[in-house]
Amino acid sequence: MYDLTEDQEALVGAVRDFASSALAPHAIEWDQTKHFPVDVLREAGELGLGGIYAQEDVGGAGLTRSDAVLIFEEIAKGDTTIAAYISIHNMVVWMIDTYGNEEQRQQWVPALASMEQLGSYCLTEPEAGSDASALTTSAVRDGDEYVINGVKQFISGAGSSSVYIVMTRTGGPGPKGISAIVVPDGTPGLSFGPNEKKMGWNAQPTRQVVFDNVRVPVANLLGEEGTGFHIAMKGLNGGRVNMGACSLGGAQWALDQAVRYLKERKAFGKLLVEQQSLLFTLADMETELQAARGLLRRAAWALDTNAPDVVSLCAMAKRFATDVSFTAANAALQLHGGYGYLADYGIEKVVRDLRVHQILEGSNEIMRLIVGRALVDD
Ligand code: FAD
Ligand code: 2MC
Repeated sequence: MYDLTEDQEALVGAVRDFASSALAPHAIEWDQTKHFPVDVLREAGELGLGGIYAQEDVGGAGLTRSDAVLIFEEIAKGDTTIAAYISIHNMVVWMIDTYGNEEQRQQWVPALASMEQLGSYCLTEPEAGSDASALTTSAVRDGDEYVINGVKQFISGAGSSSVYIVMTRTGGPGPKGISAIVVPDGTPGLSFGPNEKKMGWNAQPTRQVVFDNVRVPVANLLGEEGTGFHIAMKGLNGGRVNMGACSLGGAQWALDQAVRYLKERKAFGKLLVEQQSLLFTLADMETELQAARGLLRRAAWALDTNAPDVVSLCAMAKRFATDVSFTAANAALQLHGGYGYLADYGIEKVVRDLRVHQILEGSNEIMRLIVGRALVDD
């Protein structure tokens, strides 16, 4: 499980080249100008990064979740924000590829897999975040259409995406009353709030998505009515692991910078790397990141093999990887002294970007809830 195959080595190499040439040189500028580089995302699509684990007959790369964690770690070394958006996009693509019927797969997946079109995942609402199954956005059937009303909050990619998977209420309260519906951009009644001003993740937009009597064909329903919460959660299992891998990539990059810096920077007549206490800090960072990598691969393997404890493992991996990666990135900032606080070094950006990974795709408190419940449930 821990040795990469030759194919995986080649894959990681190709993604590393893309991340270091197409993302890393621009990451700071995109953060400062709040630029969402859709042209570069299309380049990522050409490399197969738009449908990493979508099936090949609709343009997907047909890779595994174990491949995906390697890929997201590498993309994130170039730009954590772009890596995280690509993960969300892949979650959308996988949901349509897996739960869509043949017509829906052919209709939506090819343009998404190539990233000519982008996708957004719409679960959260102003009054329903962690308690996602309390959502109230409604989809009422009228002939062969659904009429959707409600507001989605914090939607990544919103305003730039072509395809929105929207978790709506078609039935009674609770998870079993929820359905997943695909809403294309341009549908009358669909509008977006302003781009939120954020601590990090500045190179991708986050907006409200507003539905005012939005009509879509019943044919846009994914799966059966009432299965939308299940579809949403299945998407998130993989999303959580990817988000952990994005954190790991950002933190690994920051650790590599810190090692280099301590080997160059002198204080009190010697190199900082000769201060044993700083070496201990590096050692703890390395140890925790290796532990996170191991747990992420374990969770990805559970996804690939549909293991019975997959939900809990994905939650554990997300919680652990996002926590230790944030701590490591923050330690890397400290090790750079005042320079770590300057934008030009890129470290403070990674710290800001990684912070939100402890909150979204299920906060780390919710991850503990999932793991804890699985422990005590019979
Ligand atoms: P709340 O649910 O109100 O929680 C507030 C605090 O209470 C948190 O610390 C939480 O952990 C804690 N808490 C809540 N319930 C419990 C409990 N039972 N036990 C212990 N602690 C608890 N959502 C989407 O659907 N699509 C997106 O693309 C998307 N992108 C996002 C991008 C950004 C930049 C951000 C910030 C958020 C995004 N989200 C998205 C929303 C994100 O998933 C939610 O913010 C997150 O799930 C938490 O919901 P909330 O903000 O409503 O917090
Ligand atoms: N995988 C598969 N099934 C799941 C699941 C998962 N991860 N989580 C829940 N389910 C199933 C569960 O098994 C149950 O099925 P059944 O009725 O057949 O037994 C059903 O869903 C309802 O689950 P619960 O009874 O646990 O529902 P509850 O409401 O108590 O709690 C909770 C659900 C808190 C785990 C869920 O609401 C949750 O994950 N909240 C966090 C929300 C979240 O992650 N939001 C992320 C938004 S996206 C984002 O942030 C982006 C950046 C894209």
